[in-house]
Amino acid sequence: MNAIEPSQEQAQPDTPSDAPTPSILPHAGAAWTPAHRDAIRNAEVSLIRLPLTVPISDAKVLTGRQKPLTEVMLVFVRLQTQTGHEGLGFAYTLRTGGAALYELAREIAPLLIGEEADDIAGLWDKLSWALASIGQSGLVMHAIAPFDIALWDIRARRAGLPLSRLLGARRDSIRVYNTSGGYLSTPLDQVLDNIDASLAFGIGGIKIKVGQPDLDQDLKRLHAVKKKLGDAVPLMVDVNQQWDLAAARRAGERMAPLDLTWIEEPLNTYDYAGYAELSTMTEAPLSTGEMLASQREHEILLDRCPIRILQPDAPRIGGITPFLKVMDRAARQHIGLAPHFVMEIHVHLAAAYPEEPWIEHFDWLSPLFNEASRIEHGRITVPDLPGLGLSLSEQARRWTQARAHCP
Ligand code: SMN
Ligand code: MG
Repeated sequence: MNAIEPSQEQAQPDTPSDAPTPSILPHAGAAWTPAHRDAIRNAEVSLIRLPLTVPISDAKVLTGRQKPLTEVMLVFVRLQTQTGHEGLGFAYTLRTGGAALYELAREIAPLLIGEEADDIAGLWDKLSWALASIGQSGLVMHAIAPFDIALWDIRARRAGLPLSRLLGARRDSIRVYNTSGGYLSTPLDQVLDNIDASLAFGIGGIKIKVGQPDLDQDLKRLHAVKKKLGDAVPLMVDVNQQWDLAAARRAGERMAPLDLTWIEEPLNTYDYAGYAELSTMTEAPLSTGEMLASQREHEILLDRCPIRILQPDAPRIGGITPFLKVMDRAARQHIGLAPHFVMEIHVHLAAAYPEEPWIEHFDWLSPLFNEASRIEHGRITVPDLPGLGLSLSEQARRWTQARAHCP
């Protein structure tokens, strides 16, 4: 049989098909057609060092495995098309890898020049194959992400729509919780003051870092926080992968009276079997996913473990294209969604999720952008500017360490 002709069998309407089930997200099927031809004319790649006002520590520092976090390194990509459309995207690293990410992004930038800007899926494949000899996860996905995000920004701007609307937003605001006030390097009194400030600012949930070598110390802080919050404000904890199964089970039992909204990353991110077992032992929902570094890794997690809340990070998994596939898969399993960090991007993506998601509030990146986020009554407003609705500030330019133009 000629391979390109549909077979009789395929033409039978009643024959069960192997074709993937149609996506439940409205964006699926939006494809480039040649009528849109608008080639990418140039790319700018820049490396920005964003200093934190005070060094911060989570459990990885208290267990001696990592140094305190003092800065965020970001790689921004700005793309411009022949007809003058522009898009902005970025990825980030913490502690190590910023310079390597910048070099990798610079190396692949020329591959986009002259290509059709609206062929986002095709360009994602092109970049991924160009990097495939060094892997299909991790730094490779970080390097693809800023380009992919910039291409989605262009597509939405071209349509004159906020990205959220292009993706089929189901809401114009999203529940928002704060993390940055509850680090382990912050004394308890200050954590309690930070909570007051967060709630006054309009934040709707509070996440506290735990996972100290002494569980009693975690519980002492948590009970003080719970006392302040009462039952009305959702409380989450984040272990940053520092328990083993036995420790997680013990801690889960002792934290049960606190009615936690979730326990985040209790185990190593790749301990899928551990997560599956732990989820049968703990009352509180488990969440994880921030450290997974590809769409595939998320699929393996969801295949092996009925996690209750998924926390994908678009800049870590190769951008918006794979993030939408992860979201689609999670939605089919009715898993909760709480994307990790970078609220500036995730607010657009979470807006399209069928079930009510959470957005993680961090003000760290705010100085980089001219546009401010709006938070009130426990929710963050989905921006209504075209595209991502972001432009780089003067401060971002001052913090720029390196910049390359292509061509
Ligand atoms: C976290 C880690 C690194 C950067 C931002 C946030 C953290 C979280 O694990 O989930 O908030
Ligand atoms: Mg976390």
